[in-house]
Amino acid sequence: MKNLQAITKHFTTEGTVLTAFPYGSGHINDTYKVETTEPGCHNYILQRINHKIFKNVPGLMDNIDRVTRHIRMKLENTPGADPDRQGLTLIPTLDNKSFFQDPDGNYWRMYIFIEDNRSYDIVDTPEKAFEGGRMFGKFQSMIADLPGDPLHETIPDFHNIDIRLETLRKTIEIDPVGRASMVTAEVGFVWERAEEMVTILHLGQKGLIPQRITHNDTKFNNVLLDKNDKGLCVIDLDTVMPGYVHYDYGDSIRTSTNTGAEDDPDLSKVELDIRLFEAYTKGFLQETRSTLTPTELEHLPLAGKLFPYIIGVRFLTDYIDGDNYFKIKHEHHNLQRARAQFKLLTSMERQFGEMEAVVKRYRG
Ligand code: ADP
Ligand code: GN1
Ligand code: MG
Repeated sequence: MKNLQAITKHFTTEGTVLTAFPYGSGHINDTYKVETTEPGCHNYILQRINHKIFKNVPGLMDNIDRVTRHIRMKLENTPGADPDRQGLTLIPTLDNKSFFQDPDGNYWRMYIFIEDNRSYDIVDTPEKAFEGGRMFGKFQSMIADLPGDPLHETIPDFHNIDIRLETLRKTIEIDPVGRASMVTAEVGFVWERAEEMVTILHLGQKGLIPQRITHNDTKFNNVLLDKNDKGLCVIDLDTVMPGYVHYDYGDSIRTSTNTGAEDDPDLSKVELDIRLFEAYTKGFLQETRSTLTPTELEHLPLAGKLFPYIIGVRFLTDYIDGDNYFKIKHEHHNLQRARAQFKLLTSMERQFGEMEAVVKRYRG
């Protein structure tokens, strides 16, 4: 707490810091809520950026600075909008930088804390799923005209499934902690589907679908809803960079349509709820439909299947590797996560015809 308080002193915050405590359920950064005493002053989010994973933090912060300013400019020109709540606001350091580096080499940033928000790890109503779809769709259209150079690629080849599969293969070969023989069923599940799952990447590589600016981490808890469960703000901008529309649509389908938890130990709870799929798709396409090409639209249902697959592959790889990437809460957590993702994919495979029919209905 004392340390955290010392870190906040490097930023141009208003008010007196009362407390700072761990906050949220992200798997990557260390996030704290900072509360101030004065009623009129903002509270803040303080984050230690995971620089083992994000190797170019100045580049990443340059992306976030540009994207948040662009969105603020749009909100300021929208009658009735509230730029401090509908967009993330970075708090500059005393020397007017977007991040502070401490003597140990850790990188820190601060945002205004968006009050009265709701964030959900599991979505339970079509209304919430619709709001998530609308918000991520709108986010993509708001940043489509970002001026200037292309954004930095904060994690190179982040959703490149060819490379993710190659990393899995190599990790099995090295088998650093002797776990490979325990997961042969899961590994077999992965190879059986590999050919289908490279489709979107290969269409992109051939130039048959366009590169856009995408969020790339559209987990449902990365959109904040307000106290009436209406869309408020898209957060977690570390991976905003060039990508395909399928990456944003797919990762949020993975997290907004699952009736169980991302890491549910009870696989019978993990199913795709087609009503949630329909609502999310309706919201997302309402905001993006007019800009998407026929080939992009045609491959949206496959994007739904791609994300439990690709994230499942990453959880499985991390398990075999000895848990070096995702934060874990117990010994076999990454395996439990991978199994839940593969169960979700199986449920999607069973309902794929219905998923295609839904996309057809809303693509116009
Ligand atoms: P991670 O990359 O580790 O997921 P996030 O940026 O998503 O980190 O932050 C973790 C959690 O902190 C979010 O899920 C959300 O609950 C909360 N959070 C992040 N930024 C804000 C903000 N500006 N206002 C309110 N809550 C926030
Ligand atoms: C991580 O940062 P967070 O917790 O929102 C990960 C995503 C995964 C997700 C799985 C930079 O997201 O790619 O889909 O965990 N982010 C990064 O829950 O690797
Ligand atoms: Mg997050």
